[in-house]
Amino acid sequence: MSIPQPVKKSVLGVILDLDGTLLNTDGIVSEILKVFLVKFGKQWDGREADKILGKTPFEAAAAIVEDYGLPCATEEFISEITPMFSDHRLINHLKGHGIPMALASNSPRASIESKISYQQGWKESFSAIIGGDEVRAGKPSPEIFLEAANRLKLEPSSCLVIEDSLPGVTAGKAAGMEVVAIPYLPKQSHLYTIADEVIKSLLDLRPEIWGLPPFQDWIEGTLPLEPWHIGGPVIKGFGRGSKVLGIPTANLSTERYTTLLSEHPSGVYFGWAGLSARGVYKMVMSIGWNPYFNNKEKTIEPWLLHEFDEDFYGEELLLVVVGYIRPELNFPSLESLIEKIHDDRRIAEKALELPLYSKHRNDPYLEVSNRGDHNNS
Ligand code: ADP
Ligand code: RBF
Ligand code: MG
Repeated sequence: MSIPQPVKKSVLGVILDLDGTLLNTDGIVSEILKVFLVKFGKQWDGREADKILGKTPFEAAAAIVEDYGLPCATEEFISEITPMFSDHRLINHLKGHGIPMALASNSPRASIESKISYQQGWKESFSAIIGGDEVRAGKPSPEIFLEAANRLKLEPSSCLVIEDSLPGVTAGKAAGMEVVAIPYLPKQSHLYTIADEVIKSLLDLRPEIWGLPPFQDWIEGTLPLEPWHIGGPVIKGFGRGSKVLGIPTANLSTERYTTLLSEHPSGVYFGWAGLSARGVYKMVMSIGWNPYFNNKEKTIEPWLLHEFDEDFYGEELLLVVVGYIRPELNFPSLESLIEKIHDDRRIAEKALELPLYSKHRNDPYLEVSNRGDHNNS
């Protein structure tokens, strides 16, 4: 991840799409929400899932506040949870460096304003906000982006567009801008070839490629994350003999984590792993489709960085994920895949010694007393 990349083109401003790019608006029914309810001493029991489906975020939040009898107003609840679904990192970074930013979305202006009103400091961060109702034609027409450039007082060729949708990418290119695409469905990269760069998630954005200041939050090849928690019994994987390769992975069932998985991009993560009868260990894991093996399902595969003298199928495994290393990749050979996984291991092993990460070894989630009860709530 730290390989220097040549500057493709220097831009002066950034134009962002909202839904799907900056906001994960489908994510209201989510692991994050579950974690949040714990703050109020409540447990997510999944009964809201279908009630929430198809509702606006506001309606969904209102339903949750009412059903769980939360001691707060719907607005308060929304403003507490929405930052968890959004990408503040990019906004804060660009804003901190005085890079002009615009929001350009096909949604009506009022709807954009309402959504971002829950994100502290966002409205002031954008020099321009343009809704679909402020132009004659929305994306894929370039009009919305040309209007954004105009309001930023920049030439279209000096603007970088970040988009998740195909119409958005088309619009950006038609406007004569540089375009980074983040396809919202995996395995769709091939449809986005007109983009100047296709990345898997905002975690992989390299502003320096566009002549913008680099993110400063990478530490020793890792990106610190707000910790997230998953756990469950160790299940049988595909039996591809990864153990034989010296890389056993204690697979977790993805069933109860579908939303969490849709919110966290595929890739290599690391953190701490607890096994109730054994202890807490460093771990590095792959979440994703394993392109090398062309899997049809996403898997969660932590490799515990410890020598065990026996298997532990069926045992309860708890994970605190604290950082990100790289996107999931395809490899020309099994040897190169294995070599890369060993690089990941070295990076994780070393990084987990940093106080920033080592402190999470004491996460209460990993404590014996908590095991087996609320990890799957
Ligand atoms: P599978 O395809 O069933 O996941 P693997 O070859 O990946 O098989 O082996 C994983 C199993 O090996 C785990 O479920 C666990 O019981 C055992 N194991 C032994 N050592 C480790 C380790 N260091 N990390 C993860 N799993 C390990
Ligand atoms: N599989 C891939 O196809 N691409 C990857 O980039 C990739 N990275 C991995 C990183 C780590 C740390 C681990 C433990 C596994 C990774 N794998 C990757 C998954 C690997 O294909 C899988 O664990 C074994 O093949 C067993 O199913
Ligand atoms: Mg495995």
